[in-house]
Amino acid sequence: MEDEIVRYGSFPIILILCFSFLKGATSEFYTVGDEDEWNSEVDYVSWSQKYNFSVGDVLEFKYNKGQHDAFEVTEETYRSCDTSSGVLAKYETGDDQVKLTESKKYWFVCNVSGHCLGGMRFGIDVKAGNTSTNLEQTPSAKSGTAYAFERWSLGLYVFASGILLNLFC
Ligand SMILES: *[C@@H]1O[C@H](CO)[C@@H](O)[C@H](O)[C@H]1NC(C)=O
Ligand SMILES: *[C@@H]1O[C@H](CO)[C@@H](O)[C@H](O)[C@H]1NC(C)=O
Ligand SMILES: *[C@@H]1O[C@H](CO)[C@@H](O)[C@H](O)[C@H]1NC(C)=O
Ligand SMILES: [Cu+2]
Repeated sequence: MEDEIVRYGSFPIILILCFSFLKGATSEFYTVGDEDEWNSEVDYVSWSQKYNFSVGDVLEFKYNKGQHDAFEVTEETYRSCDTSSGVLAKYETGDDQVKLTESKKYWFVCNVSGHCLGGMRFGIDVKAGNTSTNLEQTPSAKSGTAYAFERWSLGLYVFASGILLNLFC
């Protein structure tokens, strides 16, 4: 009896895990600089070229508050490092999560004296990207086989979830 409650009680958790997994597949989360985070002595241009960014992705700037900051600027300001104009947004909490909401070029600099010229700047080209998995998109345009395959994989998915349930619960 208690066993069953535990078993079925965990099903929503598995569902939540599945949905967050699906969501994760379309919306990526990037820590700027990876393990180096947002600091001096890091080449952010090469960091920015490691990934392809899409609308919906999130950049996280992590640094010691007060030692750095992160400004979104225009391309001109990115190139000159002169933030007397061309500042689009300012982030300075030390843990700034910047959601990339538009398909455009984003430019970021650190406004602490000398840091921008020292390398704390980068630009990224954010692509429109696909906002959801193909499962929900235009099912009418799909051939019968593709549709059957999706139904089949959904069945497999449910089946696999069942196995997971039995394994972990
Ligand atoms: C980014 O996209 C380009 C062109 O579509 C591709 O060649 C490259 O492998 C991708 N890079 C990553 C890290 O996904
Ligand atoms: C950016 O840095 C400069 C020079 O350190 C400073 O004078 C200016 O107030 C800063 N800009 C903002 C918007 O905080
Ligand atoms: C979105 O997905 C479609 C179909 O899979 C593909 O043709 C298109 O290039 C994708 N668009 C982007 C911006 O990745
Ligand atoms: Cu800095």
